[in-house]
Amino acid sequence: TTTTLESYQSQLVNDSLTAGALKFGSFTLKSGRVSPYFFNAGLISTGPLLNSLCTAYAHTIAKALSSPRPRQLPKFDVLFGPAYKGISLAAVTAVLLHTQHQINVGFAYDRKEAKDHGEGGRLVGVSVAGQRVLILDDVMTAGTAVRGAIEMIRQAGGEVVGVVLALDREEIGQEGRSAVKELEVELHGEGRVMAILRMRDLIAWLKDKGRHEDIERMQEYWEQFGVKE
Ligand code: OMP
Repeated sequence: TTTTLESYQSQLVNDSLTAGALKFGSFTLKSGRVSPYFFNAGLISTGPLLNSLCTAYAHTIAKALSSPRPRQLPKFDVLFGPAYKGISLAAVTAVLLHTQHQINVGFAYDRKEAKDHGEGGRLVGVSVAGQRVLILDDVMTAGTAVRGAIEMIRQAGGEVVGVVLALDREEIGQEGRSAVKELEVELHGEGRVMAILRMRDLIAWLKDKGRHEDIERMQEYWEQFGVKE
């Protein structure tokens, strides 16, 4: 797997390392897997950092929408950011889609605690009922978090047409196949799970910097949990 990084991708890797949002070391994941790297989107938390991450999301979405391939990302009505980290990222990206790409969509998110007074319900923002929804999330490993968001939107009558991630870790999912492939079956089309960065991009970046020990550990992890398709 060789790949060259676009400038907005290497910019994001550099910014994330500086902010401490991307770390190489040893980390236990939600899935229990022990990973040689971790991306914490919660540390993308200054104006300039949010601007560069969300510019990259907006760019990825605009590129996917203009792709001529059939069954790629169709037009959508609502950008949905799952709580908590997805909320601010989706809000900023909705603004940038408008100002940088003339793509005008609604914005919605969920609250983690159900509310029984006031407006009630778990979803906030524009209604997703009868709407085509694009989910924006930070990281996908086995796909559990994203599946939770899909379930919530479907229960509210929305149709999930795609998912855009900051980082696709390119790992095996819940059924032992690629987490991305499993989701794309769910979403009725190839190319519907998009990411600014994939694990292979991080390996390419490390190769470029000659960080041999990190590369070795990344490749070992890939052998264990990476997609082999
Ligand atoms: P899955 O639900 O297994 O796809 O894991 C994705 C979630 O794990 C993300 O939404 C994060 O909450 C968390 N996570 C990270 O934030 N960064 C990582 O590098 C890895 C994980 C993780 O635990 O897998």
